[in-house]
Amino acid sequence: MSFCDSNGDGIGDIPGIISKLDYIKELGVDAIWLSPVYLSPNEDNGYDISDYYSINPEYGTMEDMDRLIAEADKKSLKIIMDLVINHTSDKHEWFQKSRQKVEPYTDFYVWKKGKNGKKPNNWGSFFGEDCWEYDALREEYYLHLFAKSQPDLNYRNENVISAVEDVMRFWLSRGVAGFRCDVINIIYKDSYENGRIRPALTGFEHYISTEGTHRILNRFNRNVFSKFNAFTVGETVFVTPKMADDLVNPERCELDTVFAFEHMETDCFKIKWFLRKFSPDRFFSTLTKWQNELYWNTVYFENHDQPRSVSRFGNDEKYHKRSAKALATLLLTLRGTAFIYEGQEIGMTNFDFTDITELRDVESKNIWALSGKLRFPKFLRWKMIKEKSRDNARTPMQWDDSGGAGFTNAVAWLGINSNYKTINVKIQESDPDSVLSYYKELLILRKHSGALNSGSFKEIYRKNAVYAYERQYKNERLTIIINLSSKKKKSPIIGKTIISSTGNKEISSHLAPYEAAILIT
Ligand code: TEU
Ligand code: CA
Repeated sequence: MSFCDSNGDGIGDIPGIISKLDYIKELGVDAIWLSPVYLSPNEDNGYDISDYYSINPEYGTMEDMDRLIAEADKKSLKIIMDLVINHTSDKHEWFQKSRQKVEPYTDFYVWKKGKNGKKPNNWGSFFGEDCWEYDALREEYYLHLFAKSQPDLNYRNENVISAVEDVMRFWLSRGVAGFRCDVINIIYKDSYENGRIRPALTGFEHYISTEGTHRILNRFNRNVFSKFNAFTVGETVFVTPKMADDLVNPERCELDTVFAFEHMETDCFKIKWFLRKFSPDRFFSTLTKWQNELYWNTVYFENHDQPRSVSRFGNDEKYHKRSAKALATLLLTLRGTAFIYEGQEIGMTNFDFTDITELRDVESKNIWALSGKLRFPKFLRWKMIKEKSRDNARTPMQWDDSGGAGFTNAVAWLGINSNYKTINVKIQESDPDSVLSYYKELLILRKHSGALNSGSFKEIYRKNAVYAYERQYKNERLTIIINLSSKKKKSPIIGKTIISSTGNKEISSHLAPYEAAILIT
């Protein structure tokens, strides 16, 4: 956890979050999504849960969690928990009992005999390893679509489904408002046949958004979500707008919203490691497609898995402030529920690590090893990791310019970006022209605007890194324009600005580099 360390062990924690609730409230958001805080050996940053009913002592206690929920509630902030149910940690009691065939856990996971001394099928894992691990005790292989310490649960087993429902009820009864459901569109595997060979993730056609998954989500909704009026956002990998629509269509009663990935694939060929140059036009056309095809979207440019947006889609040097503001304008004026990742609101940049040993992420370590084994050229391996490591966004929050960046007074669990002296909350809070102040202003505007909140979306221009669209609700119509490049561009529209990344009060014939604005036209 990288938000705030309250007890000087270098690790962010729940009391740390409580101490910053005023900051979060003043930013102007309505809810906080916590990455997993459950008991976990933390081999994948808490996404490997060993007990769904307790809090990781590194992060605090159950009392701290209750206090967080209560204190947040006093400020009308909701708490959304991460629900990681595709897999557990291999340290989870369910798995340990499953290995030993103790009932009712025998079939809690996906166990298979090998085929003629080989793995059960040819599928690949998300983290660049094989996805079958042999267990010498049970003398069978188990499936793990992520790290080998993350065995997949078996959703053909009724007992698994009801055990997970119990977990959800437990937390909703404690007062959390809902869940961000980790890789929720892959929980039910249609078959365990070999997959079509691909450069990565062979086998995925057997588990992406299957009918079985829809059935289970509908059941979760009827049995649990609807009973607690819970909000759900599913993290859904490789979804098309049609698949996403099937998950969020209110008539089907499954999820409220989903995180799609297609706009995050505009600087790669489908798989993040197959790099290609970021194309603003591809980014914009993907956004338009999703805005048009899905009746309600989530909008996000960052999270704990993605590099920092200002480094990736903007310019984190010469136009740091302006491009961070331009991206903020886009984020908060598209139609949908917007998510801001800690530090994005001050324009935090990618981690400036200079050696692979500075990284903690299991995925980065695996890919580094794999690309070495495959004899990728050194420069390419480094470029891949440098651009795409998840640790880019996991460095500690930069609160001030003191030793531990105000995050900790000890050595932080992951390196602090050396730009914390110039990019931090303290400086930006007292500067009306800062990225942080801009986020706050935009969030206020958004709160008071029907057009931004729920108005229609209409693209009006997209070419050469310039994008413009209209949002309209009743007789309120706003036009948003953005130049996502470091070049001056001819503007397709003119008008007075309500807010702009450059501070310009008017857009006339041209757009400055990274100029973005909301206009009344
Ligand atoms: O991520 C799922 C997911 O698809 C990622 O593995 C994604 O492909 C990867 O991060 C790209 O680098 C979720 C969580 O957000 C992630 O942190 C977990 O590691 C993963 O599930 C396993 O639980
Ligand atoms: Ca701590």
